[in-house]
Amino acid sequence: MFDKIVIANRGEIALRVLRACRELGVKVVAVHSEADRDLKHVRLADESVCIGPANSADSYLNIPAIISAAEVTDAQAIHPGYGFLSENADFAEKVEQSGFVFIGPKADTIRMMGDKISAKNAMIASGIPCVPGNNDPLSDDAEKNLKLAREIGYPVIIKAAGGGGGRGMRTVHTEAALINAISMTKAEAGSAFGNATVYMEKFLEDPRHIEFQVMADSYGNAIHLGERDCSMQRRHQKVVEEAPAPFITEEQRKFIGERCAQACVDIGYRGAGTFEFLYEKGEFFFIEMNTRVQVEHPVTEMVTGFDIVKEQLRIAAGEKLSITQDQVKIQGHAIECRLNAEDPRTFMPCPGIIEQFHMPGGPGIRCETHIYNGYKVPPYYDSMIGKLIAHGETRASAIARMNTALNEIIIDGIKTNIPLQHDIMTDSAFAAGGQNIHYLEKKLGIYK
Ligand code: MV4
Repeated sequence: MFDKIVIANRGEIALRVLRACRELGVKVVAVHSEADRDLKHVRLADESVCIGPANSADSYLNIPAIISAAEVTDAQAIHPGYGFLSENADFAEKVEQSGFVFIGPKADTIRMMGDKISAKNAMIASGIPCVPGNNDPLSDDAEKNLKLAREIGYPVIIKAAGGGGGRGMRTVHTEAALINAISMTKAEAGSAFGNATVYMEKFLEDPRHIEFQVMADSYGNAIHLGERDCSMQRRHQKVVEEAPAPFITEEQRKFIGERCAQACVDIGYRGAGTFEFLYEKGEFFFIEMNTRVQVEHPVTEMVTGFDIVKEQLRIAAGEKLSITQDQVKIQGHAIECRLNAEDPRTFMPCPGIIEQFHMPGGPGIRCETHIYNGYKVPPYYDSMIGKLIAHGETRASAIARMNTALNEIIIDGIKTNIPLQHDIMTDSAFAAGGQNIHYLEKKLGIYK
């Protein structure tokens, strides 16, 4: 195992990685911006290095500053968390070229999955079901594109190869709108991602978002840890996640999960990863792969009893997977509510001082947060200040426990989305389970 690693992130995930390091006896170097000196994990770390001003571009995205911090502290590896540089292939490459271990997949794998067309083609080659589409860059030939859309059938969606996570896409409902939509998406993709390549897919109107968690080691072993349902979202920001996904059968889980694990073997995947699917009318369609640990990893940890972050560290240190597929058992149900420092009605970020914080507890409750009494939520970063996770024997008991925890938790001094989470946890359609990706926006009345 490593002696010392750098955590190249902030907030709750930096604290989560620090906790895994503590369990494994790994020393921690916290790198932080000028605005983040008071972060909980910075205070708990063995060493800390200020890597630049508050602005992320100058600190958490500052590759030379992060690598220098690893050098001066004599660390061996860098954990990127999620967001920031976690899916930046150039960062992973520079980390390894500088003699450190990147705690994640190889740079080439990140690059392949970052290009959504090459990702899709790799998955097709591995037998993963994908959304019908052309799976190649669209040409500038209008006749060809019209023919392609006719074959796929309207509505279609034009997506940027360099996009993902909801950025750089456009839905097309009629033939009359196609050619203009392609050129608009291309132009936007060119300026947003420096890559004007776009592709076409059948647009699924009412899917659920279901993703499979995988872990692979460097010796050709891979497992899946089942799936999560992340359909409760607003403007591509997940609000509630759960595991297992309601109404997904053991047979479906085994069928898709085993294909995901096999795909990891086929592409030489390493570390934790997520296969994102759209699920509609009983069918799974792959859309993207995430090559990082995700915000919602705790729901999988709660139903499997498996520590994903500790396993990331072990795999990066050259160990084999610590369990086999037959040791993975899904037990009960887990739900995660993201806690954001925002106005529950306008969704405007609400930074400020935490005047009072009471952590909820009780059976099956897990609270992942870096906030504490007197902590000042800075205005420079994502508004997520923590996550509340409830586990129960059944989905109904997980919801009941979440409701109890939402009643118990106190976060005073700033506005939070706790009232919204309360509304969702007491919503009868949510209680029924299996709502699609549009449900929350419709409930909130912002659905176009
Ligand atoms: C789609 C789709 C419908 N059909 N692709 C949005 C995020 C990005 N990961 C892919 N996204 C979508 N791709 C096809 N062919 C609908 C979405 C989508 C969506 C997907 C997952 C979760 C929330 C979403 C919200 C709006 C649109």
